[in-house]
Order: sequence, then C-alpha cells, then structure tokens
Amino acid sequence: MDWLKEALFVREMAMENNRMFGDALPMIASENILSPLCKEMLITDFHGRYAEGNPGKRYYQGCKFFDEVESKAIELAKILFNAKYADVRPTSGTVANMAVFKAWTKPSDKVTVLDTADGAHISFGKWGAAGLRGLELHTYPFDSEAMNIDVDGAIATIRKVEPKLALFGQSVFLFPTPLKELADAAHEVGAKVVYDAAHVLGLIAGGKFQQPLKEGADVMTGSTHKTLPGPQGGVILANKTRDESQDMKYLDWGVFPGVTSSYHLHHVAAKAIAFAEHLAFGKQYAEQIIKNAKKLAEELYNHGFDVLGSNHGFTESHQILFKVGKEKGGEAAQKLEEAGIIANMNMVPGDEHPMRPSGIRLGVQELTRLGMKEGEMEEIAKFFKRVLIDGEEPAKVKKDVVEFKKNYRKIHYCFYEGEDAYEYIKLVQK
Ligand code: DSN
Repeated sequence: MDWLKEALFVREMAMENNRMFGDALPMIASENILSPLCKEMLITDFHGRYAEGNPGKRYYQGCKFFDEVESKAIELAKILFNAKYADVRPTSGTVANMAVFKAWTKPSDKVTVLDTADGAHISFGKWGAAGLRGLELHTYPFDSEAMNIDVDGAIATIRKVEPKLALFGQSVFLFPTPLKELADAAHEVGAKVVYDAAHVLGLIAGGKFQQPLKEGADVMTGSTHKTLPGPQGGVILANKTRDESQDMKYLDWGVFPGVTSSYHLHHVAAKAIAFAEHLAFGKQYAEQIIKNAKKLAEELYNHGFDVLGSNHGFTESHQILFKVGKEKGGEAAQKLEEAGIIANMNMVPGDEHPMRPSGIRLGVQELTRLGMKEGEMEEIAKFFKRVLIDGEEPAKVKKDVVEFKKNYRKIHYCFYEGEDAYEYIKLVQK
C-alpha cells in the first residue's frame, strides 16, 4: 500500500467536505462555523499536550501557559453567563452531563426527564449517559400542541417520583422551559435541577432566551459549538463556588477524575476566544438568529408546510420543526441534501422509532453567522418549497442554491470578520 496516498486521500475528503459545505445551506441545528481566531487555536501546540486537574494544581509539568488560558476561559465564562462557577474542561455536552450524573447520582437513583421523542437529548435517555449511569428514568408529559412540557403534569410527576435530579433542556427546543415553577417543585422534594442548555447556550449568553441559573437551575450544562459558536466541546455553569458547597466539590471531581483525565487543551483555548467574541457580539448575533428562525418558520408555513408551534409563534429559538408525513423524515432530508440543503430528519411528538421519524429539524445559526437576515430567509423558504412541495428535481434546485450561497461565505459576529468560513487552510503545500 502507498501510505502517503492513503493519508492524502483523507486530506482530499476534508477538502471536498469544505467545498460541499461552502456551496450548501448548512442548517443542522447543532452545528456552526469557527471564527478565524478560534480556528488558529486548533493547530497550536496545545493540541498535543496534557493537563489534569485545575490551573495551578497539575499532575503534569509544562502547563504554565495553558494555566493562563484555562483561567481566562473560566473568567470569561463566568462573565458571559453571569455565573459563579464555570468548568470548561468537558469535551462535549454529553461529557458535561455525564460529569453531573457521576457527581450527583448513584446507580438506580430516580431522575425525571422528557422523552427523546419530545425533544430530550440522547444523553438523558436510557440508551445514553443516563442509562450508562443506571438511572431510573421517569418521563414528564408533553404538550405537543404547545411544543413544551406539560407543566402541571410534570409537577405531578416530580412530586410523585421524588427524583434525585429533575432534568430539563432539549435538543428539539422551540420554546423556553417554564423552569421557575418546575424548579420550585423539584426543590420541594429535595431534587437538584439540571438544565441542558447545549442548543440554546449562545441565545442564553446573548440574553435572548430564558436565564436558567436565575430561574432555579442548580447547574447548567452546554456545548460550545451550536448557537455559542466556538470549538466542539462542553461547559458546566452554576451559581455556587466549589468552596461554598460540598456538592460543587463533587461536581468538580465529577469532571476529573470522573469523566476526563486530560481534556482537549486546544479546544479550551478556542473556547476562551469564543467566549470573548460572544461577549462582544453575542447579543446582536442571538437577536438576529431568533428573527431569522421566526421569519423562516412563517415563510415555510405560508408555503404550506406543517410547521410545529404554529399557534405560539413557531419558535423562540434558532430551531424550526416541521412534519413531512408519517416516517418520511429520512426521505425528505435526503432530497434536501441532493438540493444542497443540509438538515436532519427528526422525531416529532408521536413518533416511535428514532430511525423512522416524521419531521425535519432546522437551525438558522450558521446562516445567520454568514450575514443572512430576514430577506434571505424568504429566498431559502422558496428552495424548500421547490424540493418538498413542488417536487422539482433536487439537482436543478441545487444549481440555484450554489449560486445563492456564493454571496454568503464570509463570517460575521466575530473578530476579524469577513474571512471565508469554508476555505481549506493548507499547511503542507506539496
Ligand atoms: N444530537 C445533537 C443534536 O441535537 O443535533 C446534539 O448532541
């Protein structure tokens, strides 16, 4: 075998991927593009280094500059989220959730949670991290007309089950959770309140979604690469310091040695920069994301799509969810990809099989970061109509999508904005 050829094949695929996304409308609600400064951090020497523990208290030598970086990331996260406690070590939102489970539960403890078909993340499900910890799951009822938790029903569930943790936050997340009332009920029975903010972290930080830490959450977990447009990774935030509570010490140990040894140092550096950028631009970015999501949802609805949440203004987040016919989500997502629109099939309330869902979930956070506003959402809704309602040949629509996208490759809402977001940076020129 020619091993160089094998290696260059991988590089060619990465370049093709850059080209594909550069030409497409990327609308997966959990993704985003990196700012130039964040990108730079990913190819620094931090990438190959180890750190265990906390700044100033390390097992490994050689951490003095990284200690500065991690301390800065923590400081900026605390300012951004108005929190007293920030842990930037989790390598993903799932790892952040695992750390909470490790710290605050034992196997067979009871937790209350939304069903994944109603929008909960897989890490809160029996096949994910909650199952791995051996937790006993009790689901809240869901109001699929309002696309939100049924508050009275959920309060009754919490009172009956008396869980160790009451879990909130969603991966399909159109509207804020009525957290205050639910957190009061959870605290009454001695449960801790965990809010998974992965999808809406950037909207919360921009002050445009609910503020879970003010509404009763004991801890907020999140991922740093969705509406908070940093590197792939996780974060944990809370309002008590390690010194104020033994529970917070357990949380610290839940991350290390609980679910990490070293963590991704280059990503921590990029997180720090993403937090600084969000402090500078997050408010305007979050505001435009929500305007765009509302506009796109409305346009799709007017074109005849069965958009969920229609009696409630469709969405208050970056997401839109619409039904495409019983178990037809996969087929629709495939046609959209052939037309250059990258989105995912998604379960909608009532679906039973995760691999045969009936909906499409969209997110507008990446399109917004490329400078798109409400006018562009009108154009994009027309592409959806051509593919999924008019039944036009996807390849024909793709030509127009590629042409449309040519004007939207530059990144906004960050330092050094205006750089091409999809350019492949070659370090080896040969
Ligand atoms: N499952 C991812 C999503 O919501 O797309 C998040 O981890």
